[in-house]
Amino acid sequence: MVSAEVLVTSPGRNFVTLRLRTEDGVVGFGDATVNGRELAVASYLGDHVVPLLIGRDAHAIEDTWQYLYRGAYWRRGPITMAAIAAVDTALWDIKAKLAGLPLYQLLGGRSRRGCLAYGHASGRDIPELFDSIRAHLDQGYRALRIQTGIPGLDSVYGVAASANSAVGNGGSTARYDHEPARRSPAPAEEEWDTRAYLRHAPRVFEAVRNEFGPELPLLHDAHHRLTPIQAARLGKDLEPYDLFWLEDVTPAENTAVLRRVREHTTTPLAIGEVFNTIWDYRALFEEQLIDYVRSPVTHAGGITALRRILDYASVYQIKSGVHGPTDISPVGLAAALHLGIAVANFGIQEYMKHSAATDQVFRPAYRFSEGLLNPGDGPGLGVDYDDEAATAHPYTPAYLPVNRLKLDGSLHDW
Ligand code: GCO
Ligand code: MG
Repeated sequence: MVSAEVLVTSPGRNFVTLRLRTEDGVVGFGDATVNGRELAVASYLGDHVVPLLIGRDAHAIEDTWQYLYRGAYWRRGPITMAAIAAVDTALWDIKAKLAGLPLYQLLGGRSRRGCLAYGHASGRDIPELFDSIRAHLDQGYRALRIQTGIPGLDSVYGVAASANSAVGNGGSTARYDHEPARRSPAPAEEEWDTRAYLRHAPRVFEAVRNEFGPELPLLHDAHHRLTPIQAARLGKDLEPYDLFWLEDVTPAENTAVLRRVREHTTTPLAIGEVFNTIWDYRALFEEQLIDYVRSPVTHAGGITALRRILDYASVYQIKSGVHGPTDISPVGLAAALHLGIAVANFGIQEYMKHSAATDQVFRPAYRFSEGLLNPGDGPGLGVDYDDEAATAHPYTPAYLPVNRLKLDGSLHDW
């Protein structure tokens, strides 16, 4: 490599991108965005990784991965792994461009017509939710994540603030309030009430099944907020509504608690958006405690690492369910689609459209049609970086919200 640049831009939200360039002028991109901690990873890359890349062989993807992972001594962690992911993704982009092939061809070729995508339907109440579901179905979505407001709570993470939200696309496919971060010098504070949530969630899914029938795959995200026994109860209560998955029921540090959840429910479980290595999945795979892997390329150490995680998962009939909110940049999403179109154990891909301003910077080639995402057939990842468009959007601090219990203001799990 002759150059490695760390690019930070904020077309509505912050993104960190690595651009590598070879001596013959071939350019590759990698996503290193860590929502709310963007400058930490930019500094890790700029201070500690970029100097090691200049002069390295751009073809040596595996060796570079091992060099940055084993060689750092301080292994794992979201910042380190996002930095490694960006290098790895950019090197795959370069290799595919040099081969003149879309990246998925280097990963084994096409295994399916497209990657089944799920969108985010939400509403403050059930009528708003129904509008949002209808709007998504009209746009072609064939699977939907369902989140709603909870009676007694002013706002709930993951729910669009209003059907005509100025923050979003407008109409009932509005983005939710924090999208998922909010530009401000400190996190917003939200109230949380687990008992109210546990009472409300099954009613929502009952209403959705009554209105929309049994076919539509429905997903739900509990955002790490439950204890094991509460999670077990939710899984059980949702069984009649046949969820595609229930996501992040408990905090991610203590994965052993999923044994307890699994003993009590046949609702499929998904976890891993905040994991960062294959080791986080070991017990979960070997004991078959989960059904879907949520890691994105961006936070799991790149295409090399996520490919390895998914191969390991396949031994246990566990599938991919890659994280795809707007804080995964178009570069990270493109990488997921090339992997998703190729691997045998693809499950579903989260898809929360980026803003028009974001797409102007990255110019992604991927397309959504009839519920499926396709990465495009040009050489490499199929993304670009428009420096002029990017510099018009300087970095702006933004944070995810925090939760405090409505009962007494204690800080609660995320
Ligand atoms: C999801 C997520 C996101 C995250 C966000 C954090 O499943 O899409 O949970 O909404 O909260 O990506 O940065
Ligand atoms: Mg989630």
